[in-house]
Amino acid sequence: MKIAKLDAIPLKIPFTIGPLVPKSGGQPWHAQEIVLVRVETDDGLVGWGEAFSYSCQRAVVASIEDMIAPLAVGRKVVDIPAFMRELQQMVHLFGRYGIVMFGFSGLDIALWDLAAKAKGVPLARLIDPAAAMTPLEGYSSLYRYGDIDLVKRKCRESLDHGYRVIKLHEITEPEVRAAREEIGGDIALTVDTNCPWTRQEAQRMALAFKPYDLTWLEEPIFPHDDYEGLAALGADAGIPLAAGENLCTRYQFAQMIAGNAVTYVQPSITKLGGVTEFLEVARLTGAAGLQLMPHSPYFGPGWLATLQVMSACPDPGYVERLFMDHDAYLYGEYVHPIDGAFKVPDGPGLGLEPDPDVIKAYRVCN
Ligand code: SMN
Ligand code: MG
Repeated sequence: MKIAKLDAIPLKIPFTIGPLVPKSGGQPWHAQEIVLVRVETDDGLVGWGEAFSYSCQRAVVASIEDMIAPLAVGRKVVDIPAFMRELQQMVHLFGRYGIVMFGFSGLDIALWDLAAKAKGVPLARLIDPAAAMTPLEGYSSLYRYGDIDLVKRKCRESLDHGYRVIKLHEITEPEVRAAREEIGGDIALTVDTNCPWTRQEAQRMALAFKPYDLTWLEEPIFPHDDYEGLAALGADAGIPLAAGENLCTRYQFAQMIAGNAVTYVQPSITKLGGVTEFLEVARLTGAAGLQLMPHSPYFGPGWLATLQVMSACPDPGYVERLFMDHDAYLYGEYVHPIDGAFKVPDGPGLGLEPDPDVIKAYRVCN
């Protein structure tokens, strides 16, 4: 395929998360930011990708328009991993993390969408012709409420949606205790803390959380790549640890895995370099005997790409679904759980096309 056109399309879709205004990157957060990456080939096929953005949306769009598109447009792509490697090598001086890799992730996902469309198969089947594509068990990922009653209410609502796995984003013990009391002993409970603590603080808090039988404790230490600190915590605290959403490329994951830092490995497809890097990380994770547990707080092509790659992986973990309601959805029913699980669409490529009316209505004009 030859890339004829590459566009970054920023969307902001308002959401409701509960009776409070959440924060993202330290700023009030009212809408889900999505950067769509649309790639058109010279024979008229269109592929869709998603680049992580949240509160860095304009920077991500600029990286795609100014840095990535000039390298990609006009190029013929035969081997996606080789092509991505070549492009990343050309701009390596801007770093292999953050905004740059978010942009590349969007391009990579769109190219895999196109490759599967060209063959007329869903992406999972392009990766593994035997992929079962049966529904994937999901987990409800709650916002950090810092309020016992709200935590209980959101746990109860998650159970009503059929979830059997719940992730809190709380960082104090009373909320974690309340959640466990509310859901009982049979539901899996995990806590994502988003790097709030020093090594010592994390040791103390892990001890405080210990009675609540957590399936995993996620990113307890800042900085996120203090693998030595995580390894020591995991050995002492006796709670399995999870991390990976803040790593890009297989190389950073290899370091985390070699450091014995975690039990659950969490690649994030719109951040780490797309499908290409995700598949490498899944392979490394399996080879190390660790558990894959993708990070997917996404509602665009990143959501579908996660479902497709998970379908092609043995023992893929649970799909993360943020527990919030959007004013509109690009993929309708496919982002909603059925008895706590998510259907994997079996159309060509990512399986579905984004709703053009939603793109039109929520496109950010800048
Ligand atoms: C998270 C990170 C980024 C956006 C939303 C949620 C969180 C998670 O760390 O793992 O859900
Ligand atoms: Mg997290």
